Amino acid sequence: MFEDRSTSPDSIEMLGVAKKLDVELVWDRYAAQVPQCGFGETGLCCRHCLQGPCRIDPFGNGPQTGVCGATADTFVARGLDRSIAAGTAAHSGHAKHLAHTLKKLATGKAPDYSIKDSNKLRAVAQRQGIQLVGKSDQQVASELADLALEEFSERSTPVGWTMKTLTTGRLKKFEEMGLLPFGIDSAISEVMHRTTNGVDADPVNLLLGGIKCAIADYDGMALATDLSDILFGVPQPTVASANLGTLKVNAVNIAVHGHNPVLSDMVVAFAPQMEDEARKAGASEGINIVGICCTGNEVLMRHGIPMATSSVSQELAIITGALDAMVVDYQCVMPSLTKVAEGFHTQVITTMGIAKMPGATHINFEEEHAAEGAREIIHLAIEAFKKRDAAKVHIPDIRNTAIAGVSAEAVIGILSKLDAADPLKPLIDNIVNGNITGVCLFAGCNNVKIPQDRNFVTMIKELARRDVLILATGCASGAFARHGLMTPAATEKNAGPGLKAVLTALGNAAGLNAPLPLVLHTGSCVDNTRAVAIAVAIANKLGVDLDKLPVVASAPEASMEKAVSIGTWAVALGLPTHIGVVPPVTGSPLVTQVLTQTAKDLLGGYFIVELDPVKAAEKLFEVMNERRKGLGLAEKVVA
Ligand code: NFS
Ligand code: SF4
Repeated sequence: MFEDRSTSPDSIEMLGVAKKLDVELVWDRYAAQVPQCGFGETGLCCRHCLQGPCRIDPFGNGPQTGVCGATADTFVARGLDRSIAAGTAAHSGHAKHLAHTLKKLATGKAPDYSIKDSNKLRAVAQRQGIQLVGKSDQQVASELADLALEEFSERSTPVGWTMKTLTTGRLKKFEEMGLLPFGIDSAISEVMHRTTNGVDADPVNLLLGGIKCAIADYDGMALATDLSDILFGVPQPTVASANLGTLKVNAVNIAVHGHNPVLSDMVVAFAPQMEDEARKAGASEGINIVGICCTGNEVLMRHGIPMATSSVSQELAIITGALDAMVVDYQCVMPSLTKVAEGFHTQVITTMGIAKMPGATHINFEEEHAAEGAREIIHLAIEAFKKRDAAKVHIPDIRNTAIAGVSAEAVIGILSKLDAADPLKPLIDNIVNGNITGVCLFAGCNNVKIPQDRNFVTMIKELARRDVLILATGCASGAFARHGLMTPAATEKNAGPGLKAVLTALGNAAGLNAPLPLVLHTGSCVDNTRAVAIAVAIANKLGVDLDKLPVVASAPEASMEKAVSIGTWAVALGLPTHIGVVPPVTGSPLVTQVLTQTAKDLLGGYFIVELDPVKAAEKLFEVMNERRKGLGLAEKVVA
């Protein structure tokens, strides 16, 4: 039962409990929406002015333009652009928050934060053109924060993180095509301008505008990853655990949910000070922090905090009856959480001025008083614990080991154990000799329209047996962790012979006495740029551009606007990018063609829409082979 909703055993068990308790969940609300509006599904509705809403009849009987005369192509391209702009705004809002935090830290206004990685601070600052000689870390941090904040407004030169982190070939292409943004916020604002009534009506021009905004998204994400590493540390491989079974009966259970480590890292940092209070309240095991969604990834990869669940199954954490507080910042947080929590003792705590929820307790979290805020939050959780109803507690006894925190630096670190002078060489050699077919980065969310994790798990098995090296971020890594695929045992079981040999050699070199896990966890969604850093290093070493590498991306269960903006920059960077849900573009054959075909000629990257996960894996494998051929490498043949 419930296999049509989730394939994750802990989720399935909790779905049964929710049913018994008659709690309405995301899957029920989705069922109530079906059939969803065909105009919306195909991108053929527009509400960009008050003369609308307008709809276009895809079958050609009704209206073929909106009131203003906009066509189906214009509708669809404008709609897609606005999704990209929203995704960019979310990622870069997160990035800006980090930049402000760094600035406050550097000017003594955020005393609870510190520079966790001085080497990374100096490396990033130097790369971005800041003079280091004779300057303290604080001075450098202050200048770097200023430089980061400048990325957002309209500059006289293209955005700096992009200019310093991509291949020269890619940058040249972007420049020639007029795709380089001159500021992140200005790119978002330009999309809002050109997509409003009476501005850009040319679908191809609109799509190019969307791509430019997506490159600004890349910029903000690269910046966010750098600043997170400086403030909270560069992730290193960490053994942790996953699933709802990481909640503990005898502990105060606090879930940190949302995205920004500015909050979650502080909750983790100050929890030890509150252990006594928790024990006095009767929690013999003290405080147990778990993660949900991307902030879960942030604290998983830096502190080994268990990943309880993610994305579509977030409500189920409350159904366990054992969650004392759900602490959220922003993004991907379901507004239903407070409704679900009504039947339980769980405190839903919002912390950000821009992200409140009716029914939640709001504690405004300010970096200036981070310790105080974190303590207040934990205290509320302890108070809630006292009201927990033991009769309602149902924690599924399901836990998987998950090895996380394989940052680009960690990858290089492991590789350099094999070849200290030339760490990339072993990786490249194994791609060349065919032990590794290519690399696939799995990213993106779960989507209620797909049984949770089905596409992820099916695809990874199909690709791993074809010797594809797998990286994962965001809720993709949540999915793999829940299914025990972020382990050496999963490598033994699922990897093809070539991949297994490479992961075993690397695992042994890293002192694991076992292969590296089947999935290399490269972080949160914002950290998709870590995979780019690895790909750029390989491309530079081979002297080719990114669109020549056998490197692909997949968001097989994508949902959020952020996934749309990431997918778009992945395409712009030259990656064939799979999505496992149909985006609202099919109402325009022209836009669909540009995204899935023309983009390939222009940029090398393109979208592959394939709903069947087995076929999707086959297609990605073919694409990797096509790229191998292009590089003069032998094609892989797998039965
Ligand atoms: Ni990415 Fe991460 Fe998850 Fe999707 Fe949401 S948490 S930012 S958007 S749902 S992967
Ligand atoms: Fe209709 Fe044009 Fe207004 Fe959109 S912008 S709602 S198509 S009149």
